[in-house]
Amino acid sequence: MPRPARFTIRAASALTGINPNTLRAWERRYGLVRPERTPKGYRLYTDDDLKRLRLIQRALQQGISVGRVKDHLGDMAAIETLIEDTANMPPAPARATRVLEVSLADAGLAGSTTIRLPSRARRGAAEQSLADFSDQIEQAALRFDRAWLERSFSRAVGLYSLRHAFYHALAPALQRVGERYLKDLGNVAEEHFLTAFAREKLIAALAGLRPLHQHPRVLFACGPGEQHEIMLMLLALEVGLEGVSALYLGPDVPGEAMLHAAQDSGIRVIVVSCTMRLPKDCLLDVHKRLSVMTRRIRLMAGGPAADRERAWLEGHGIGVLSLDPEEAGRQVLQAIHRH
Ligand code: B12
Repeated sequence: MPRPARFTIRAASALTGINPNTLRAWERRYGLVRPERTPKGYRLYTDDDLKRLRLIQRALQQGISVGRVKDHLGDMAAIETLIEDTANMPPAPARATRVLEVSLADAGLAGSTTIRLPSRARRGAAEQSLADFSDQIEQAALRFDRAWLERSFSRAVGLYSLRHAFYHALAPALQRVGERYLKDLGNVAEEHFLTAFAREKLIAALAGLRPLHQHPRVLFACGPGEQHEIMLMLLALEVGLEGVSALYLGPDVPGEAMLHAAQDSGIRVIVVSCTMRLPKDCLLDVHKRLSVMTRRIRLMAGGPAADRERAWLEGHGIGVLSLDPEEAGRQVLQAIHRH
């Protein structure tokens, strides 16, 4: 049985959207989650710890007090019930908070009167859908509002997961911001701003993973000339969450560099991301040179361009990854274990 993955506090924070200081405070003050410690005292969170943290966060966002959460700590199902019960409670009577001064002249009377309007109901964070978060992220990017971007994304991560926040909130927002630029409604600056934010979040998550092996097993690279790397980073994260160590080379990598990096390491699979076009000559050359190596290394290509050229790739014995990131992650893991 493989040892389950462990996450540093940085990765746990990236994966749950909970600030590292808050994680430490919850542990110190309330003992809500007590991660394992390395011999040097660094915290290591398990998958179960992360599940528990997300649940606690949902409970707090629903307005349940830390004290009540603490009372139910041993029983995750009880916390779920508590959250459901609170969500199903009838809303508290609206408080009149907006006071308007209305002239009575239209009614033929002198003077004015005050009326009280119920405050507009604020939707709780727990009710917000990923589409709502996606809108907020888009708006924040269009205003270059870093604080709001951070807040919307962290909340989406906290309520759903890093994976869902990326695939269903940030990626669609990025797509829309990109489309605005193409339609001359926006500027490429907003697209770069949001991409830089996405990269930053993914780098933090990748850096915080604690792989199970010392040597990397998968090499991730964008093909020559290819700049689109967000999906490749997400794939590296998918695999990293399963405890597999990755060597991430980023955009625009020549075939020679891929071979050089894979040669004397524990690499078993090379994943090449091809969004715009398929670098056929490069892939053929890498594939040919891998096939004469004593250690077998599998070459796999993924992304829209690879998907369009599926028949060509398969005809040359090069693996093709699904466009669905979770499925692609599973395919990479299978390829590692088969080798
Ligand atoms: C961000 C972005 C950029 C950034 C990239 C920065 C970076 N560090 O990654 C910058 C500004 C650099 C850029 C540049 C360009 N871009 Co651009 N870009 C985008 C944008 C807005 C988002 C892409 C993204 O990261 N999405 C997030 C990921 C998670 O989602 P996704 O791309 O939809 O991917 C999904 C699947 O396709 C699949 N997938 C994608 N890649 C991979 C890889 C693997 C391995 C696997 C398994 C799956 C997979 O998985 C995802 C989930 O389903 C898209 C718009 C769009 N509609 O997608 C255009 C887009 C990809 N860009 C495009 C173009 C044309 C360009 C430029 C030529 C623009 C220009 N005139 O300069 C340059 C080319 C750069 C180059 N040589 O590669 C086109 C591509 C058209 C095409 N298919 O040929 C798009 C689609 C915009 C458009 N509608 O025309 N871009």
